[in-house]
Formats: sequence, C-alpha cells, structure tokens
Amino acid sequence: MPEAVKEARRGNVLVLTIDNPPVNALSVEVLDALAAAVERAAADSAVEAVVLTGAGKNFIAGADISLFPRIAAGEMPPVPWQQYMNRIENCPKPVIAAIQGAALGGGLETAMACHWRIAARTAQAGQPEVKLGLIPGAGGTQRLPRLAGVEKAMEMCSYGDPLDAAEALAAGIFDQVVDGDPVEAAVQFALTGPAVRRTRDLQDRLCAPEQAESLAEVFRQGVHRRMPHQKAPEAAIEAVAAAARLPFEEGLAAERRLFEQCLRGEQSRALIHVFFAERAAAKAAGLPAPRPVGRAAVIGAGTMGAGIAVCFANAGIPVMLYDASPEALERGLAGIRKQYEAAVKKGRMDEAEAARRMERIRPAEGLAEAAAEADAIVEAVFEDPEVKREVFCELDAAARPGALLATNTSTLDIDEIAAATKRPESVLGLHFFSPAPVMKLVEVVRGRATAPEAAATALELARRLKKIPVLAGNCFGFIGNRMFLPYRTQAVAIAEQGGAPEEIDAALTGWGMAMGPLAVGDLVGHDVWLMIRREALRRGVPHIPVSAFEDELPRLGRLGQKSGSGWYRYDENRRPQPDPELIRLLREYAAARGIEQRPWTVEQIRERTLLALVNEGARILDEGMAERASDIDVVFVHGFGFPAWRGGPMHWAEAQGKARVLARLEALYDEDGPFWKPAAWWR
Ligand code: 3H9
Repeated sequence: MPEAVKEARRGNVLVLTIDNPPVNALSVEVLDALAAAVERAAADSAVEAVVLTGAGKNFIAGADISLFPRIAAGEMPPVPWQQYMNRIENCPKPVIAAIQGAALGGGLETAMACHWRIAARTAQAGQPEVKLGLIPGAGGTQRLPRLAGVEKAMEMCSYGDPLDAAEALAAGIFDQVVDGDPVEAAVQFALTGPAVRRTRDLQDRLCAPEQAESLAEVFRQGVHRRMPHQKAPEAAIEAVAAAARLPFEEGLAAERRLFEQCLRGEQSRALIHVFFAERAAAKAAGLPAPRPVGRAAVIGAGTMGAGIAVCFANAGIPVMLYDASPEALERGLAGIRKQYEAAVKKGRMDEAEAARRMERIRPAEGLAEAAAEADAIVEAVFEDPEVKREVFCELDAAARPGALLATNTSTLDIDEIAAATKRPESVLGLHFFSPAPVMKLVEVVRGRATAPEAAATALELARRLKKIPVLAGNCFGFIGNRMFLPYRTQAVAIAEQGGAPEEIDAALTGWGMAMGPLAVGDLVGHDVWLMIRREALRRGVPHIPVSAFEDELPRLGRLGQKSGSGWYRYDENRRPQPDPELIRLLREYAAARGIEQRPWTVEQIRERTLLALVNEGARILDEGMAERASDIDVVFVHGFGFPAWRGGPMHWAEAQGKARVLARLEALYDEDGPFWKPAAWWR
C-alpha cells in the first residue's frame, strides 16, 4: 500500500505530503501517520520546521465521511480526532500548512492545528460539517474563533459555506495567500525561523461571553429561517459560543459532547446518505465512454429553454438558441441578459465574465442553422406531443450524425418522440427543473432505443453543467413527477374529504417539505396540472382518479398564483391566504358526489401523502425505472424540496422499517382500496 503521508527534506525543513486520493480525506491511517511523522520531526535534531501539504488538487477535504456511519453504528470505535490535532499543534518546532484547493472540515481543522497557514489563490477554507448533520469535531469550533473571531466562526460553522482564499486571508484564517506554489512559499517562510504560534494560545480575537451569547441568539434566528428543523447548526453555534466562555480544553470537551450528539442523531445519518447518494447517482455501470460535446443548441427560448442555454453558457459551452417565434427568441435573450446584469449587480460575477457568458449564447434564425454544428441539442418547446414530434423530425434532418438529441419533456413518452426520427438511438430525455440555472437535478431518461453511448454522453454533459444527473426509465413522469402525482392525489383527496388546504400543507411543511402539495399546485398552475393528469389518464397510469376537485379549478378561473387564486387567494406579493370561497366550492363538490367528510389529524395527513409517495417509489424500483433507491432520494431532495435531513423518501421509509411501511400500506389497502396496493419492494 502506498504511504499515506510522504516525507521529503528541503534542507532543514521536512515537507509532509498527505497522499490519500481522491481528496486526501483523513482516515485513521492518515491521522496516525501524520501525527507520528510530526512527532518524529520534533525528535529529529536535523529538522527545524515542518511544512504540511496535500497531494493533488486539494489540501484535505475533511475527515473520511464513510467512517461516521460506522462509528455511529458501533462498528468501529470513536476516533480521537481532537487528540490528533493536539499532537500536531504541540510540536515544539514550527509547523506550516501549505494549502491548495479544499481545506474543508477536518482539513481546515488540521490547518488550524498548524502554527501558520500559507495558501494558494485556489484555496478554500470551510467547516461544512453542518451539511452532513455534524459539527466540527477536531477542535474547529475552538480554534476558528481564535483566528477569525467568534462572529465569523459562528457563521462558518453554522451555515457551512466555505470562504475563498482572499476571504480567508481577510478573516485571519490564512496568514498569506500566494500566486505561485504554496509549498515553495511555505518552505521559504520556514527558513526565516518563524515562531511556534499555537492557535489555542491566541486570545485577542475572542469576545466576552455575553457578547458571544448575543451573537449566538442572532445566528440561532438565522439558522431557524435558513435551515429549519436541523439540529447541527444550533449545536455548532453553542460549541463556538463555548470558546468565548471556557478555557480551551473545556471548550474541546463541549465540542466533543455536541459532536457526539449530532453523530448519534438520525439527521447526520440521513445527510451523509444524501452525500454519497448524489455521487453514486452520477455513475452507471456498464456504460461506454461519453462522446465529447463542444457545441450545443437549445430549441425553444421560453423560461426553460433560456434557462438551459444559460447552463451551457455558464459551463463554457457555446450554444445556439432558436425559437419558432422571433419575438419569443428576443424575449428569451432579453431575459438572459437581465439575469446576467442582476448577477453583476449582486457581485456574483464581474462585467467581463457576464459578457463572456452572454457571448456564448447565439440566436439562430432557423432550426437547421441552430442544429447544424451542435454535438448536443436540447428541445424545450411547448409540452405538446405533436409539436415535439415535428421538432424532432426537423432535427433529424438537420443535426450532425451522432449528435445527442434530448427532449426536456416532463410528461411525454420518449419513445413516441424518438419515433419521429430515423435515429432513436441518439434520442433521450434531459429533464431539467425550473429555474434551470439554479436547480441541480437533471433526470436523464433512456428510451427503449437509446444507445448506451448517448446515455453516457448525457450523464457527462450534465456533470459538466454542474448538475446532479439521475438515470431514469421512460415511464410516465419518469421518477420525480411520477411519484409526485400520487402524493398530490392524496393531498387533494384529503381536501375533498374534509381537510382544510392550509392544514394539509402545514402538516407537510411542518414535517420539513419546502412547500405544501396544494401550494405547489398553485405555483405550477392548475391549467398545467390538468394537462398532466389528462396525459396520465391517456397513458393509463394506474390509481389516478378520473376526476378530482382540482380539475375544476381552471374552469373556475383559479389557475393558481398567476391568476391570484387557486387553493389559496394571493395578494399582490403572491402571499397565500386561506380562501373561504374555495372551501365553499370544495364542500359543494364533495356534497354533490356524496364524498364523506371527516376530521384529519396532522399524523393522518402525513401518513397518507408520504406513504403514497414512497409506495410509488417502490413501484419504480420494482419496474427497474430507477437504478437504486438512493437515486430516488437524490431526485426528491434536489428537485422536489424533500428535506435532505430526512435522507430522501426511500431512506426515510427504510429508516421507518420496510415491514412497518408494508403493514400500514396493507391496512390502508383494506380500508381504502387498490390505490394502496403495496409494491413488491417492501417485501
Ligand atoms: C469532517 O471533516 C468532520 C471533522 O470535523 C473531523 C472531525 C470529526 N470523505 O465531490 P467529488 C469522495 S466531515 C470521504 O465528486 P469534487 C467522494 O465521495 C467532512 N470521501 O469531487 C467521491 O468519491 P467517488 C467535511 C470523500 O472535485 C470523490 O471523493 N468535509 C470526501 O467535485 C470525489 O468527490 C466535507 O464535507 C470525504 N471527506 O469536489 C467536504 N470528500 O469518486 C466533502 C469527497 O468514489 N467533499 N469524497 O464517488 C467535498 O465537498 C468535495 O468532494 C470537494 C471536491 C469539494 C472536496
């Protein structure tokens, strides 16, 4: 086995390089080797200083995340993370961190246990543990406030967002940022005979305990808003506040206690599951190498098409944009220009960068002109099968052989669309979510004839667009919308049976969903839902009731937010208000059809909607329409506002116990009929 920590001498300076691909994560072996190497250097009279760095692109991406579930499950003993850091910090000779790329989590903690930090411009410093449901556990909550002050440390540890090199320098975390090789700079610095400056001994950036407590209160309110229901952010705030109140070693003890609590909690198990699920989703076994994509085209310049063009431009891929209506094309381009202007105003990019990106998006006068040079073409025209088939017929005539022909449909049959071409092997679905530049999820939908090479090209392309791709089979609604339909069907059914819309939605947002299912209906628009339901019925999707109260809404002019009313009434700021008129219509509808009215508890609302959701997920797995249960979790976390801290619907269901879910589905089946027929997956 290659050595995890390599040693090299530069005169009297010992350079230690952590070499644990792909990201130098801190395994127990790495930590053992590192601490031992530092201690050997301390005892070696020929060594005057130590430089510590990482091999490859990153310094250290943190503790090896795969250890946490094993420790929590009692499969391995806890790792004395803090002690390893103390062993580095207690070296009597100066230890200098030379940082490139990511110094995240345990990586930043290692850097802070060193006596000095010299970083490249590419470096990033962050304590992202809260995103895994954890807090820093290797002394970060105590050392960071000593370098950057309590406020900055609370911000970094509770929100988890990393700083770039310039920000980390300004915050006092890095001592120097250099343009060249940070190792070279660190060696030169070591030769100047720097002091041994232990972070634990620094006091001047700490504030009074009372001030730390008021800061903590402000941050608690912030995380309640931005990360509701999550426990780790509050624990992180408490641990950082302890740094201002307690001596260093007692602060470490407080951190240990809070870290342990988080590690044993369900939220960290769920968030770590999502971390690995995201990375697994982008991989599929047995696919050949992807084809290169140098140029792209987008057909349709509406909200989706324009958004997808922006994704290409942001990733550095030149893209032609075409719309059959010149006005729509002009509107699309104007909207894109506005987006970039707004990004410049907010300081998210400079003017030159915005101009470069805008320059990559070229309007095309005809579809053939747009398609001719493209290696990948995404169609995003109106969701009408006839229109789409026409577009694909034209694309077939115009596109280069081998070009990827993708449709952004969310509900139509990929095979029907592919049949409009003589090259169905090149056709697949690339289902982006709205707003396309923001939403990370892309469903890559394989039709019956889609060639493995086309799927591989689409996966790689999505990764280049910085998306999280998930492979799906060609069934109605693919993974996400297919599961969302029965979930919403249940929400509507509960409303028809006496539930108040605001109570139904609150039951689910209170559980962690970003939006309630009925409010989502108003957001998407009831004309659109009606179309989706009609398509579902046309395609013979089982257990979708042929009529529902929601179908009445478009006829009543209640299209949702865009018309000012739907399940709710909306004020000019699109804030929802319960609507007595809606309730009257709803109860009338139920009375006319003899639908029995009953009271609904929060628990019953949650059980019915969530079991409908996960049972459909299980059917998708039965049919092989998703590769793995964790892919479904990724779809819901990144496309449908499912709380990541519950791990996604299938993780959540498995955490309840498959047998328990099955028993509840069987009970509902007996009570309420075939809608609840349990999928085989539960057995
Ligand atoms: C922590 O440090 C707690 C501390 O307080 C310590 C005391 C308790 N461990 O993302 P990528 C794998 S918690 C294990 O595609 P990129 C990843 O699974 C940790 N594996 O690359 C993937 O494997 P595969 C705090 C890890 O270039 C491969 O590396 N740190 C870890 O797009 C490539 O990953 C974090 O939360 C890890 N720590 O992005 C940082 N990190 O190829 C987590 C990555 O088999 N990491 N892998 O699928 C990241 O944010 C990104 O990986 C990074 C690189 C930005 C570094």
